[in-house]
Amino acid sequence: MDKHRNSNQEKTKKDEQLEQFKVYDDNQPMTTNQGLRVSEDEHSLKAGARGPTLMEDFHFREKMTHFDHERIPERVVHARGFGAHGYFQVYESLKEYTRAKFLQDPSVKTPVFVRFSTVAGSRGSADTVRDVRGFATKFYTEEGNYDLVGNNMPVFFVQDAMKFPDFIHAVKPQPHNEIPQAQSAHDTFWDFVANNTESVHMVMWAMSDRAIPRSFRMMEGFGVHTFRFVNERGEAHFVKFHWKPVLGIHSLVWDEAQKLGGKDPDYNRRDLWDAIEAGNYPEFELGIQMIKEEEEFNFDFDILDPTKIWPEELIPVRIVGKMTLNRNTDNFFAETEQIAFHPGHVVPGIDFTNDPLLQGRLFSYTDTQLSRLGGPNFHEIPINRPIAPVHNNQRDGMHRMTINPGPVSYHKNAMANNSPFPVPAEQGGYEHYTEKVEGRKIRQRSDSFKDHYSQASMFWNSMSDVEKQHLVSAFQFELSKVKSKEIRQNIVDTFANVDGELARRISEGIGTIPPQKSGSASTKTSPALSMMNTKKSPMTRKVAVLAGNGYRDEELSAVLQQLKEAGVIAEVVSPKLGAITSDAVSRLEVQHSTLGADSVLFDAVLVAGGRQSVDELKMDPKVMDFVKEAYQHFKPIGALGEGVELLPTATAPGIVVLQPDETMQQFGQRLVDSIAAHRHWSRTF
Ligand code: HDE
Repeated sequence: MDKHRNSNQEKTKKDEQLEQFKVYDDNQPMTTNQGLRVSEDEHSLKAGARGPTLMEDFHFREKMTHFDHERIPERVVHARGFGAHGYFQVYESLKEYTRAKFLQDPSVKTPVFVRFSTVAGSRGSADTVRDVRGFATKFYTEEGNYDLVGNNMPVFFVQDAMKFPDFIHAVKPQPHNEIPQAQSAHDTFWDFVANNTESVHMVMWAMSDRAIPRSFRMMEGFGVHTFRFVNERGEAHFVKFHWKPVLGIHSLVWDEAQKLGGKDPDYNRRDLWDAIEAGNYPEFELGIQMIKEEEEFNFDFDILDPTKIWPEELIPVRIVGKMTLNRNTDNFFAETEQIAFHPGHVVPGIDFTNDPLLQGRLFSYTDTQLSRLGGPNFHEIPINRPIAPVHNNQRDGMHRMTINPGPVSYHKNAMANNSPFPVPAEQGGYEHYTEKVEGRKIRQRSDSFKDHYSQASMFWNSMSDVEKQHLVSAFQFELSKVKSKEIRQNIVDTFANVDGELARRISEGIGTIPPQKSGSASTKTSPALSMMNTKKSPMTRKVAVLAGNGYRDEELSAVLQQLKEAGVIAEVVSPKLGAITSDAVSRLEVQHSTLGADSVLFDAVLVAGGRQSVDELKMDPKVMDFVKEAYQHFKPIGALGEGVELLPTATAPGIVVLQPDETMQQFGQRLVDSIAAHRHWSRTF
């Protein structure tokens, strides 16, 4: 039995498997790694109390040696990540399209482990940097592990895996001085983009608000590549995978993201951890887009090109199942750090295409684990073990844990009745899709991959005015850090191929000549690309309740109750920690003092009423900054009674002030609606 956490939850097969490896130290005598009980653990063995330490001290040597080797190489990309356990369930059988069993039975709960990540930063970098987010899911299916190793953006920077090391070298800190950390705002990244225009579409996504998600729980996931579904009759469909967050897609604003880098570098991981601990389990629906084999060439883009999306209006996303994350890790290193994903971990019914980026990934992921996890047996690490049985003739190697008895370790054999033996597809054997291929050996890119601008332009055309402004500001921020004027100019000229207005607006303020070119590479739009069209929900939003002693209890209690019912999390912020007393007998525990809390840590603010409370808050200069900053970040702000005095204005979008003629119920509802809207962009300063 798991003694520590979530023990009332239904255990998956994966949970049971992991349980066997857990060691609980509660109420146990301390031992060495050899099981020898130790009598003392604070002093090394010395020749006299002031004398030298002795070689004989095996306990000291063991403890220190283990410590010296605690770190393993961080991932070469996606080094900073955070993971959680959960399960996936399909809504209806997809048997018609795929033989994958976990996509056929709605009653089956497939255990999953998800790791979210940033790409460029080191393990200790901040969560809220402008970057792509990794969204990697391992499904522990009865037929073996299936890994959907995706990102929160549906396209990629390069079209051929051959270019991946170059791209990553350009975006990572510059090699001569290892600056800057976790930022694309530097010369080499933008030099790469200007000289490798296949990146242009992805750069549009990376400069958009998608690159600064409010929460891992509020971002989409994409498999990026085109994969294949294959059914029992051997018939195939091209397929793209999507994860759609049930809470909708929401982002931070750039100023907030930068401040959070200092105020709470763990902002996104803390958010995920807290949500799961509180029972607010993150949910993502699985969506699929499918194209019939015979329709492969019906589009004005190549469906194998990973720098292209399949517009949702053209090829609808069908929602087929849901993933729920309901358990935090027991040990970050054992689970999140040691998990090894690989796009080549597939199950029967899921197959590949010739996307040259995907093909290269199929090599890279196993290869990289050899140095990161120290040898070929990383599949035996508990988090990586499938729940399906493993039988083959692979033997030995660093850190081998399995004990394979007997003399036979080869196929075919008679000594062990030819076991283990391969099985045909009907018995679950993986058979590759028999795609016909022919061609000359050639180092070349298909001509059908050459349009680098149309979909970048479609992305721009699909943005709302606010999103367009954020995009332009992001370009300007990044380019203002680029020292070479030539690179800045090259970028302006390159993006003029996407859209003349975009390039002209970027050019303003970065010391470049405005582009000659006007017009757009495409007039198309895809409404699904705009985050403005996403779901709006107050659920799990965090509200800072600013209150001091003498707050008016009757009003505040009523609103807090209503917020709770709407799934909003309210936390009291006051000049000092401890408890505050109301105008009646009640008290409130203060969760944050203004010394440690800032408005960037909250989604919204509510100022309590009460003369004494408001006067007390006014004495604290941090309180005024708190409300002002929330206002500047377009956040919902509510005020009760005298609380209105702390607001920069009482009448602006998203500001909810208790009116004399309204009931508390009406006020509460207006506040909840304002919180659900997430940000109030039409606010002016
Ligand atoms: Fe990765 N990528 N990648 N990548 N990737 C890795 O594998 C690579 C690409 C993605 O949480 C590495 O185990 C190549 C696209 C995620 O552990 C490495 C290419 C997409 C993660 C690697 C790509 C991704 C990785 C580093 C170009 C979205 C983190 C550590 C052909 C579909 C997984 C590791 C985790 C990690 C190689 C491009 C997603 C080096 C060669 C496109 C989410 O193997």
